[in-house]
Amino acid sequence: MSRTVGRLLAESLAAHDTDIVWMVPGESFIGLTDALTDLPEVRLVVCRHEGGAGFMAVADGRLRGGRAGVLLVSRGPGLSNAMVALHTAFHDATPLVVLIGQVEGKDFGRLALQEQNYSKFLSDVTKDVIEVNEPMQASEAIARAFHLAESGTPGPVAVVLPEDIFDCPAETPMARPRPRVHGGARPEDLDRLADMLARAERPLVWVGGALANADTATLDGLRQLAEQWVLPVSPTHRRPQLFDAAHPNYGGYMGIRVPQELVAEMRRADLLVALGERITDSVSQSYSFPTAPDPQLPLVQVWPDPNEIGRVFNPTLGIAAEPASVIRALLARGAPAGAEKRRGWVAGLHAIHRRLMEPVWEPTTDGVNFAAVCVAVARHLAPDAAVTSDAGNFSSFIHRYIGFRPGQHFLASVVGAMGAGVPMAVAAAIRQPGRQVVGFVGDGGALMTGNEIATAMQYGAAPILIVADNDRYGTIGMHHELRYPNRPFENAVRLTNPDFAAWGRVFGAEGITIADEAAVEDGIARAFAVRGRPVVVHVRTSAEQMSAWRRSGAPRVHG
Ligand SMILES: Cc1ncc(C[n+]2csc(CCOP(=O)(O)OP(=O)(O)O)c2C)c(N)n1
Repeated sequence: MSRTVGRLLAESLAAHDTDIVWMVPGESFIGLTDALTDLPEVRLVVCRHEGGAGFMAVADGRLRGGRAGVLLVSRGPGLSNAMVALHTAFHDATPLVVLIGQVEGKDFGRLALQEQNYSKFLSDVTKDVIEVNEPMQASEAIARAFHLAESGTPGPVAVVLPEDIFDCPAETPMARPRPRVHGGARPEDLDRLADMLARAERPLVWVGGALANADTATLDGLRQLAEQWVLPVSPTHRRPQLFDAAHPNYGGYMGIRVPQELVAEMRRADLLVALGERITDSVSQSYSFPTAPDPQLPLVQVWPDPNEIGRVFNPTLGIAAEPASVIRALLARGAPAGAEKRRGWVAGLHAIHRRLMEPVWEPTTDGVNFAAVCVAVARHLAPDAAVTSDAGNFSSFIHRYIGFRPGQHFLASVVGAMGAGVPMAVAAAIRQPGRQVVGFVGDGGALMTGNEIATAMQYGAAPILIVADNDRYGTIGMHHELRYPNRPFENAVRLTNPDFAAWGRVFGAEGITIADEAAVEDGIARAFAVRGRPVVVHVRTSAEQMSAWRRSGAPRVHG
């Protein structure tokens, strides 16, 4: 019997180095899961909710050095659940291939059970939607999807697979993977960049998402460039691991709502080089530094896709290339003669960064200052640890109190979707067994997903999950207080929570409770000592200490 389209699709996935498919089963694609059963090199990870499965695939797309994560979901309801992860992959420029089961071809357009028009539905969260209405093009569709997802500005690509194509005979050969095509810097642009850098007295180098998959050689090259050319390097929002926070050329973390002291100093710069950084709303401090559309200082933007450069900011120089190649090219030129003139500028920025990261915090009256937890975690983090974070104010403590370095991974929804922290931690622990994985999440985000602890148990993964429980959607409480001072807001943000340690235990995880600061050291040490199963650390945190940088006048009373 000739091979079926289902089998051809399975082989095509394997040919694109797919070894894990994150999925929630659906009747619309059992012809594919049946074929995948015969391919031991492709493992199905069966998840509980497509939102979590999607975040797991996004995390995988970050952990595989530029190869796309693969998500398999059913039509209408399955894909609708996964939308949050597609949104993250689209904004975060993360390569993702989403395979979607569709109704049978004979029913197209009738609003058949769970049918949707995916080209319409996904138009603003994908790079492309490829509908495989011609079974003979199924394999070609996979090759195109990977090519598009991984090239230029990476992102999600959907492949829509009607239920009745899988058993068709596949009369075409498998479409082989496309070679990766890299744009490159023109020599004259590199000359100009080198010249601008040589002249600058107070340059800034911001490094971002296009380096997030960089290999150790590239990040080591970045360190050499910083040292030889005397440049301050600032990792951008949610990419803290791109430069060693303890290195004297670390110029301060350019995250969301950066402390004024650091931004004020950065504003004195006479050149900004955004090296693999898209310059989002968060990084540009709401388009104020640099100003959009016309920056207040000379801007060089390096990004692998010319469509992206100039889309928001009007750069002095745009270079459509992999940032790694630009780092190599600058290193090959050797440092300019006068680079030493910048020593004081670099030292000044670094001194501010050091002051901001000092392990000091104020006492709280209503629960643990989460600073204490992050400082304790930092002491236990392995040089190759993976850390994930959900969205919420608790994450500001991670960036203030944990100094990251290359070799470690940091995974989050950079665009700020809640619900990513737990699934990304579980995905990292499944992808890299034996590696230390720590996931941070608030009490709000913990229950937006969280069922992935069951998936961790199923696949023998053992992340440490730290829940910062302040009985509320704290970030939003802070925004209320700032925008409408002296007005009550509790009814809009309060949460009644379970005992999160007991919640973890029900799944089979170890559960640890930290209710006061004196218990932090011991509780965190115990969490890191657990082997072979997940840990949930329930931290009863202060709401008075709203974020790592801000206190509220209204402490809460733990129920
Ligand atoms: C999916 C999603 N829904 C809503 C929001 C808006 N939002 C941003 S932070 C936040 C509160 C987070 O609360 P929690 O997880 O308890 O952390 P905390 O801010 O208290 O530290 C909310 C609701 C979001 N970013 N993502």
